[in-house]
Amino acid sequence: MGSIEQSTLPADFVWGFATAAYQIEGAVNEDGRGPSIWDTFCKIPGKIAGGGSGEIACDSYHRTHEDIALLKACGAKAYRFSLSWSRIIALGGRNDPVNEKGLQFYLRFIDDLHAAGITPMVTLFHWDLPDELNKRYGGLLNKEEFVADFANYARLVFKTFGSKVKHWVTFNEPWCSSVLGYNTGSFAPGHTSDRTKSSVGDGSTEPWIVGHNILVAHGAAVKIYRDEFKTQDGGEIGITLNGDWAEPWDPENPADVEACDRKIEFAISWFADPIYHGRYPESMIKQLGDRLPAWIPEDLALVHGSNDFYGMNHYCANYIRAKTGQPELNDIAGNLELLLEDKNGVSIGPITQSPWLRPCAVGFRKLLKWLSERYGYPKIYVTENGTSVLGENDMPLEQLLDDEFRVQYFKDYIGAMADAFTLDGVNVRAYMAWSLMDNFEWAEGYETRFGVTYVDYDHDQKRIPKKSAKSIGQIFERLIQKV
Ligand code: GBH
Repeated sequence: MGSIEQSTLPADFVWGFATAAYQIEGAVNEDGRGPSIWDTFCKIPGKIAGGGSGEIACDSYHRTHEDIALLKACGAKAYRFSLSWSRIIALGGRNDPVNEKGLQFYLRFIDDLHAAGITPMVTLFHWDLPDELNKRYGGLLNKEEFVADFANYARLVFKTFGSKVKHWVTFNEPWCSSVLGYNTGSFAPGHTSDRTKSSVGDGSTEPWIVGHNILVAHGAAVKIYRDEFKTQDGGEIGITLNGDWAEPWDPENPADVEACDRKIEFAISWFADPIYHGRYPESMIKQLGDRLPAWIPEDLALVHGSNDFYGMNHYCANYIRAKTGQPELNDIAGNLELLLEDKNGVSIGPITQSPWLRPCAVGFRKLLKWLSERYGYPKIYVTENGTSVLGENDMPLEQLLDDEFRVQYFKDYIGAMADAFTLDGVNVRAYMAWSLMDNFEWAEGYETRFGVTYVDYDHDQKRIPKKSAKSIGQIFERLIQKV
């Protein structure tokens, strides 16, 4: 078996850090930015732990130079960040005015990154839909309108930044927008069938419609990039999918073993199968029937073959236990349970601050291999990987900054990735750690921290690097082959 000592990464491997606009920027009412669905969602009492919002967040809108200094100090080669659509077009739509100040902000930032020797990787959509589009026509639920508006926004962005940005991610984690936004209701816009949580939503149909519409919008943006920009700009474009590894709750039970593949299909292949194989997974068609939208040829032509690279967000693993009996109407997982302990009560990994996240680095190697086999060894960019630390927010500063748990996580996970490259032939070429700094952790508010940099929200969003900030560069220094 491989270990950190034996395995390596290629000499041109790119690494850095990731963030997202709503989680760091703040300045939600400045210079012509319009509200996003997250600004609206955060105002509903009880939706966000501690009642927080992205109103100030890390104040990165005013502190881009500090963020770039952090990246430089870490030795990062690349930075993945997202654009706030409603900063660029306040109302979002194709006939709405463009906000020059929004474009100027990102132009300056991209120029400053280049001046610091850092390669930008830009995500167009990290969940923060312009609120007006949700009000106007139902946002992600409305295919015609949403696809046309996203295509218009994408074209504007490619036109404005295309000479300076060579790596584009269309959507971050469409699973989250679909399932958390339209089934559990834990994310904006909060639709769910659970009437104690929301007066609107049908969790048995809406997530599948939203997922489908996002795929079409992704395909439309890729076509625009390839037809109108790629030749002159020479960049590449893909989508980022989230998904964790699956181990059987009871390895002796064939139903649990089978359910593991089904779990990954419902989480990842939902999006990746249409892109790489031109169809939805059999397991989903079987369970969902005509609740899964049918592909019309024009849409499928946009989606099939639309990835220049596979963007992979990965954090942890789960034990999977098959459910017996018919799946519930609102089931989104594939008629199975996600568990943190196996049949013998053994935990999949150590406990963190995030209830869903227990590290299990070998699962990263296994999933990289699983994806490579299913999708023909595509070029993979890991666009997020990282961990929270149990109790971190309540620690005295000195202890918090000494985040050995996070350092170990990165050693194990990056080591597992090097094993996948060296021993399994996985074509992984880039890695972005989540996250450059503590930030607005969505429904978890500010209580959960994922940064390699501490952000002091009570004192002017002061940034203080943790131990892990320097460790990532050291890990890659050991693993990347010298030319
Ligand atoms: C990433 O998603 C996001 O891209 C990023 O913005 C975020 O800050 C980061 O994770 C850390 O959370 O408890 O049942 O509701 C990672 C994938 C999928 C992980 C949904 C959390 C919640 C499952 N996420 N999951 S549940």
